[in-house]
Amino acid sequence: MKKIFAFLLILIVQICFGEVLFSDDFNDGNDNGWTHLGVAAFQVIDGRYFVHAQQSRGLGKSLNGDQSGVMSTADYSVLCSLVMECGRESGLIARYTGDDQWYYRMVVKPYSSRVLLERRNDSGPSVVKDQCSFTLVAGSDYWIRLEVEGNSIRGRIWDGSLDEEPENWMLTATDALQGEAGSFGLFASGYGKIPWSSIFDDVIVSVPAGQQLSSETWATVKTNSSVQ
Ligand SMILES: [Ca+2]
Repeated sequence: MKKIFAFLLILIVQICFGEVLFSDDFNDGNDNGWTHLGVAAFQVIDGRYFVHAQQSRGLGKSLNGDQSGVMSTADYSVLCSLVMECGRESGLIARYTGDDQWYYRMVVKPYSSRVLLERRNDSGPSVVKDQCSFTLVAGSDYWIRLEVEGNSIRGRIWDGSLDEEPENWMLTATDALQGEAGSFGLFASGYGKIPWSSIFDDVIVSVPAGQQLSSETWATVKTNSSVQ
C-alpha cells in the first residue's frame, strides 16, 4: 500500500510540477546517500526520516543531490512532508556548498509563529530575506516547499493533502550571493533541555514549475500535436 501511495505521489508531482530530479520516501528503511552534519541523530523509523536529539542543543542537517549528493542544476524545487513534534526550528536547505559559504533556507519557527527565508552562513549570522506569520501545530502534518531559480528564492508551507498546495508563494526573495547548485537538504534544531524531534518524508526535488511550462511541457505538447 505504501509503495502504491509513493508511486501515486510521484505521479501527481510529475503532472503538477514536471520532471522529478530526486526522490526518497524512506520506505526502504534507510537514508543511504544522505550526508549528516551537526548534533542530531538521523534515523529512518517506519518509513519516515527522524532528525532528533535527547539532550543536545544545536542543529542537525542532512544533505543530498541527484548527482553523488550534489544537484545537477542550480534551479530546483524541494518538497517534503514535515511533522515537528518538538523543537526550536526546522525546514529545508538549498544550494549548500559548505558551512563557510552562503546557502538558502526556509525556516519554520513554531515558538515565534513565523516562517522565514534566509541566506545563511553557518560561521556567521543569518540574513532574513523574507518572513511571514504562520502558526504550526506540533505533531501535525504539513507540506513544505523551497524553490531556487536564478536569483529568486521562494517558499510555502501548508497542511492538508499534496494537491491542496496553494498557488501563491508565502515567501519570496531575490538574492545573487549563491548561484551554485550545491546540495539540497533538510534540518531541525532544538534547545536541548528537552528532547527535540522533526519527522520528514516523501522528499521530492523537481524542476521549477515555471520552467516546465515555459519550455519542455509546451515543446512536448506542440511536438505531439503536430505529429498527430
Ligand atoms: Ca515514507
